[in-house]
Amino acid sequence: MACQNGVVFEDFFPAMVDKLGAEGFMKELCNGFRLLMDGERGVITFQSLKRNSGLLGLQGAMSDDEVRCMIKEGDLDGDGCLNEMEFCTLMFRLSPAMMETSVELLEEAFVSDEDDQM
Ligand SMILES: [Ca+2]
Repeated sequence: MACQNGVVFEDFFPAMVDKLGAEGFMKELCNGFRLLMDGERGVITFQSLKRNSGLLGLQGAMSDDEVRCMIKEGDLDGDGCLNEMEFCTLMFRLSPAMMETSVELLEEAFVSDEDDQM
């Protein structure tokens, strides 16, 4: 298994976070998940990822092997597809810069939630 990580998203995410803020970015991730998922099953499969990646401007950006690798990388429970949590986790892992800031982002998101409640 020779997976190459981070081919597509590496430099893209930190800029998005700057622009959207942590909460906006998480929303975008969820939107991305919904765009890519198989509408009937509610998860991202090889087929749905292949078919829908064009919607995110990724048409032709990923080979079959890369799509397969991406799902394999992200599939934490081994059912061969990505649920929302697996997808978001994978997106963070694909971006080295995001790995460094993701903890901060999550903390920031939680803190602002608490602020809202008080
Ligand atoms: Ca899974």
